[in-house]
Amino acid sequence: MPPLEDMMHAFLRESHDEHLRQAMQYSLDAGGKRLRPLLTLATCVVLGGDVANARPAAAAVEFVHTYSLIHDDLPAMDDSDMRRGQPANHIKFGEATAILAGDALLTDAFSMLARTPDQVLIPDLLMTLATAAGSQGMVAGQMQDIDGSHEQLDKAALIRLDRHKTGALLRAAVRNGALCAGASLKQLQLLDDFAAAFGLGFQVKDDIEDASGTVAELGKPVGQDVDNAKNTYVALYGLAGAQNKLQEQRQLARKALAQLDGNMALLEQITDYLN
Ligand code: GRG
Repeated sequence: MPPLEDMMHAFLRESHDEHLRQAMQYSLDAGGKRLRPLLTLATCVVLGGDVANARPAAAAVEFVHTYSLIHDDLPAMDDSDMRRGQPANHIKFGEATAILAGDALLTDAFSMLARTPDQVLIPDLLMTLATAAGSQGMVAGQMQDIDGSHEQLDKAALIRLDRHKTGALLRAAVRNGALCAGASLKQLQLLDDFAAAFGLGFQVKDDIEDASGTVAELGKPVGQDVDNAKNTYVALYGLAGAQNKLQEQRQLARKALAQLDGNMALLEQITDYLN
């Protein structure tokens, strides 16, 4: 098993409750792409940092992401029965256990981060992830999504929503990788430009796939956005417009990378996800 997976599983084994551990592991092992940890590790590597320091940050951001998906699927949120091609956590384990599994993943993420080998890095890493996950980040975005679901948002409001809901965690993944490599202020800024463009492109791609993909491709029901009258880029820009927006964000991400010194091939390859 690769070291990142080892680290996450070893942490889960420390749980004082086997039922809870199983529910956490079920969603963690459900076949996610590990995009956020990949961004953390790749950012650290391209800047020449020590990956040993970035591993806890990579695992932590995946824990937060997994929690968010478990809670997002709950009946009180998006009410989705399927995730990553399998029954959602609350379908498999029941609602109470799913809530607790999410709570535990979120909280444990910070314990894991606090075990970063270079202790000097820990406060900034904690602050980055906490800010991205909480009321200034992902949870704010989820609130904007719920509140906005009763009205048609304009383009600016949709971008604001997605910057919080999806973009904040992706940006934190990149920033923490950069912090682990001792990035300069200039590098942090350019990498944040990269991550912001990547994050927006990522959400546009998700909207396009929901509108035009298949269940087999996505591992979850399709057309949910239309069914739930969701505010999406496809609804606002049309399919062709959303595709243009996606390419625009991909180019912006590439442009930011091109301004950084050194070999950015690893991050460029991740940008290809937006194709
Ligand atoms: C419940 C506080 C709380 C927040 C939920 C992120 C989120 C906020 C909800 C997810 C809703 C959603 C489907 C957003 C679209 C973008 C997205 C985050 C897709 C899933 O991310 P991937 O594709 O997932 O990286 P995998 O399964 O590969 O890990």
